[in-house]
Amino acid sequence: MQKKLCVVGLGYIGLPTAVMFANSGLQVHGVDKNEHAVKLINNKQLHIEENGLQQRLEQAVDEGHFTASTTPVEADVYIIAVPSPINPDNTANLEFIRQATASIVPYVKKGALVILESTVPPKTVENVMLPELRKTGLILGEELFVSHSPERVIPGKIFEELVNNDRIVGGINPKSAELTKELYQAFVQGTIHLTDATTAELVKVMENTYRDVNIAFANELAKIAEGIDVDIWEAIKFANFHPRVNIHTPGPGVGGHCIAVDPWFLVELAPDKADIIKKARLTNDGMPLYTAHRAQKLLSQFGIENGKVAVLGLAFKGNVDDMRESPATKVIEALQGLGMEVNSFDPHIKELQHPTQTETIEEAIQDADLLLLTTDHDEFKQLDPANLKTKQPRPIMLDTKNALNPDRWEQAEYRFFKLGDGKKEGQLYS
Ligand code: SAJ
Repeated sequence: MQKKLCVVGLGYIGLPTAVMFANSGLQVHGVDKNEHAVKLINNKQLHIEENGLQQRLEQAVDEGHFTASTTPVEADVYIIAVPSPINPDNTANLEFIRQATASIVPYVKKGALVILESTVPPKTVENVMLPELRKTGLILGEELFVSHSPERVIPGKIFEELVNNDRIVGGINPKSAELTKELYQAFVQGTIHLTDATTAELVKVMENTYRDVNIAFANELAKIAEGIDVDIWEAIKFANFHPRVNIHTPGPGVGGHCIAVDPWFLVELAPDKADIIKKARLTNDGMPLYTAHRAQKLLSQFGIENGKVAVLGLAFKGNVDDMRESPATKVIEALQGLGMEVNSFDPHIKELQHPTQTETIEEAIQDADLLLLTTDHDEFKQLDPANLKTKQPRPIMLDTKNALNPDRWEQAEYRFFKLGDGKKEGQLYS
């Protein structure tokens, strides 16, 4: 008999995962407390953007394999994929995990499997989920199986990575891990590695912390390079020709709901030991202000004080519609704090979600003293500088992502600068 799945949380991870299981022939019921999202999903419409999701959702609903509502149902397997954000003091907020676990307790039957996909501080399964699941009265590990199977997919390539990435699955006992592996084999082609729940929790947080620390290193190098008039992007490219070097890319900061958040779980867990991790987080969090100062310095080289800046990009990274923890919004705040006037534009953020946002790029750049690219969307790479410059009194571009071709912009008579290049007015790339 085909297994019935109940997926709690239909966001950037829960919805694609639910749809993937449904497309693999399982009967899936999705749950979200956001009534609007549930209504849209049942009408085969999306509240988030992800390549391939629309077509897969249509298939899942049309085949009768996927339904959604605001309350859980009885199922063989429960997957929890709800947010695990941080509080203003950078401590973990596990209330959504606790509530989601509590919400399934009335429906869980003997033999069920409960899987946590959300990224959490090590020991969350043990300390937050298990106390709730004990309320079922079932013997954990014998009558009720529990595991952590953290998602590892990257927004924009979720479906490709859901299938091809290896998975780390940690059970509260070996049987829980084994049952979870059997389930994911419905679509995972990567290897599924088994361990215990706490190790899986730590592994996932370590992966994102590795990236954060390496981005902080790149950002530190960018600042050093600016001081000695070296183009850090060239320098990193050359260093990475070494077979054992893989320096990440600098930028205006680190955004999203994962990399800017998860390292704090380790800092909270071991405040007296997590030195590098904390410093890296603070380095990356300092980049929006650093970027705003670079913009200010650049403008003052042209004799402009309190200028008008057009920020290109609000999403936290290229080709996604997600503004969570976006560095761009922090750069805007920093620019405003320095007395500058700001407009912003993002082709992926459809509804106006930011007070500085304009509907068209023309509106955003009208009379701007500086264009500041904060997100490497493909649409920005296609921009025609010759056309844009007619809207500006003096065309200046600061590219914080090394996304644009300097030659094209300089040929169109833009003064072109990159974060991490230390280039001065009068110098050209070409
Ligand atoms: N960024 C840089 N420099 C880089 C790489 C990224 O400044 O070299 C910035 C991006 O612009 C963005 C932020 O970091 O603002 C995060 O972007 P990302 O593409 O590195 O990561 P996410 O948050 O989209 O996805 C990460 C992934 N983790 C790793 O690569 C280790 C993904 O596999 C995880 O599943 C995801 O976090 C998650 O959900 O935890």
